[in-house]
Amino acid sequence: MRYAQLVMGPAGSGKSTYCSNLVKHAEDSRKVINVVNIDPAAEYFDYEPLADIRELIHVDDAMEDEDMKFGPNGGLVFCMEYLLENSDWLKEQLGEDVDDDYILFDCPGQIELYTHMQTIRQLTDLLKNWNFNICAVFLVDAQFMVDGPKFLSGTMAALSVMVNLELPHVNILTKMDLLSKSARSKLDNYLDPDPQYLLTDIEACHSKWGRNHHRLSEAIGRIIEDFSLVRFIPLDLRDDENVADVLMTIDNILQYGEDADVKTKDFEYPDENDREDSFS
Ligand SMILES: Nc1nc2c(ncn2[C@@H]2O[C@H](COP(=O)(O)OP(=O)(O)O)[C@@H](O)[C@H]2O)c(=O)[nH]1
Ligand SMILES: [Mg+2]
Repeated sequence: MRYAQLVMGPAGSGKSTYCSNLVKHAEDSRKVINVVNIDPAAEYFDYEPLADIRELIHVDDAMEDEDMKFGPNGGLVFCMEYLLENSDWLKEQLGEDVDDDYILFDCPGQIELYTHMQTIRQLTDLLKNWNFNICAVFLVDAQFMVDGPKFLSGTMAALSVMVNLELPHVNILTKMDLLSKSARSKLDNYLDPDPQYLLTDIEACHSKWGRNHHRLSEAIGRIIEDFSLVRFIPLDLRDDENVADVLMTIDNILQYGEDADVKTKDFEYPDENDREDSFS
């Protein structure tokens, strides 16, 4: 069996940083995790990719083509379709089917690829055929989740991805190191979802939406709570234990290292003094 995390999320949510940190974390515990970049518009990442879509096609190739004249979004979709048409290339880059192979796929930041388009779904079908167990990992920048309306909208985005891809799925709040203490404690109240708390907060924002759609917001909050539909795991990359917990959660879902003991642990914010200065 091979194992894959499909690392998705909006542009700038921290996908490439997450991948490179996981690689380093694995190295420290003498494991090998590889990363495949499938973002044809990637400008920077600091891991050594096992494969890089830009060697097959770069978004600029699609945009500079005189006949096609794509913009950035059309160009990206074209590149993803091109990747699927050239799946032999990807298969070759992924190499032999080695047991316990662990690969992160660093995906592009266009959210429509995950919420309603079929290309990523087709890619996951290919990976399944190539003997991969897959976990979808959806990253959201924690800074965009610290008030009621934003939390609700981030939750709905995550839910769209879950419904569209139909894969085992984990949602992660990235960049926890950037939140103030008060923002963190506010976020804590949402993480154990209480629709009433969320609703009070939405109303407190005095938005027209909050006033006009009180019952709709309440109903959405309640459905999410009642069906345990969407959960978010906070991630502070400076905290090794937090990274290990997130990885263990995903590994359990992937059934990776089945022999290892299953250990669950509530997230605890790291002590200020235990932190290193940098998250990377
Ligand atoms: N402080 C902080 N910055 C981060 C973190 N993760 C990513 N970033 C920064 O956010 C920006 C976008 O990150 P990147 O990984 O390229 O996002 P991507 O577009 O989703 O691949 C970069 O400037 C990163 O240095 C984090 O956990 N903490
Ligand atoms: Mg990236």
